[in-house]
Amino acid sequence: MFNDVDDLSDCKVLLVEDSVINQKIIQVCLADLCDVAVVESGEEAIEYCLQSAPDLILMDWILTGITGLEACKLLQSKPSTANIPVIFVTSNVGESQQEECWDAGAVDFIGKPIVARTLVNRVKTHLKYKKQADLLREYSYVDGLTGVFNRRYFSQEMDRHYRQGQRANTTLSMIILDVDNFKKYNDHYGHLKGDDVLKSVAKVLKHCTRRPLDGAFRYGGEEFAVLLPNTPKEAAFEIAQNIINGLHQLGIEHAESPFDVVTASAGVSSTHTASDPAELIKQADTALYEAKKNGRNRVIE
Ligand code: GH3
Ligand code: MG
Ligand code: MG
Ligand code: MG
Ligand code: MG
Repeated sequence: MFNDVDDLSDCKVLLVEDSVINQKIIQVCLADLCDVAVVESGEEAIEYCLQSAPDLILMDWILTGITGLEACKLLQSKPSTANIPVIFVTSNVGESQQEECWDAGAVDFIGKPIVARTLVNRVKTHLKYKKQADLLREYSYVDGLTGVFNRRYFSQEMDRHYRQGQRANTTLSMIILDVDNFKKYNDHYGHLKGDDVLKSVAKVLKHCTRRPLDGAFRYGGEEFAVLLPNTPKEAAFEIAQNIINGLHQLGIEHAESPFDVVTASAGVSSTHTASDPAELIKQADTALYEAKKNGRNRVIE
């Protein structure tokens, strides 16, 4: 049930080190603790981190090409790599070098020659911090039952995408979806089975919103929202229709529904007509209400 923050075997450390001897020493020290990938320059380190984010970087100071210090500053300046902790591994540990480490955004430094136990313990400590921070971030953004993002994150993402859409002059569309006759489902099959339905709805949502910027969120009890940046209303309508059809086709038995299976209704809106986030939500909500009124298991825009 609880994620074990002490188990670091799934963590990945990136070692940036141009000396083969030092590479070997560090790899041997960390062999039993976690995965270690090795690159030899600051440029390669940045390239690597943009592809697959490691949990921690062990950075040599003097490298060919840019220095470790410069690489650290560059990583700290990019949003996608800024939260990767960097530890310097260096023989330059005079007072001014220590100041430079902190100024570059490092979380720690380890002196050379390397003391195995110190290296292992420092890496352990920082990997644990990183793992805890990642878990906290996940728990604050993700709905525990369904695995889609939660309402808090929806509000954040709505504001962000709305502003981006205004700047880039692109259309932001949204879908609000509500499971039909869900109270009756719970009453008939029980709350746990109801929870399973919500998980299935989330799966369909994820399946139908696979572009990198699309986001699916649990908006309330049995209500979900989808944010579709850079998407005209007609395309959003089609995605909503795919979701409604996808759920219908799952064929989850619902004895109390006129459709005999679990269905949902959806409303679609876009910044073609809405002039702020609140208006966008309100228009999707109104369309959803119309979909309910017109018989459910349908999309209205
Ligand atoms: P409509 O077709 O008009 O949407 O009718 P409905 O019954 O789906 O809507 P209503 O708002 O009357 O009921 C929503 C139900 O959703 C009631 C509530 O108990 C249930 N619900 C909300 N959150 C959860 C949850 O996390 N798990 C389960 N199993 N049920 C939930
Ligand atoms: Mg070196
Ligand atoms: Mg070096
Ligand atoms: Mg509802
Ligand atoms: Mg409902």
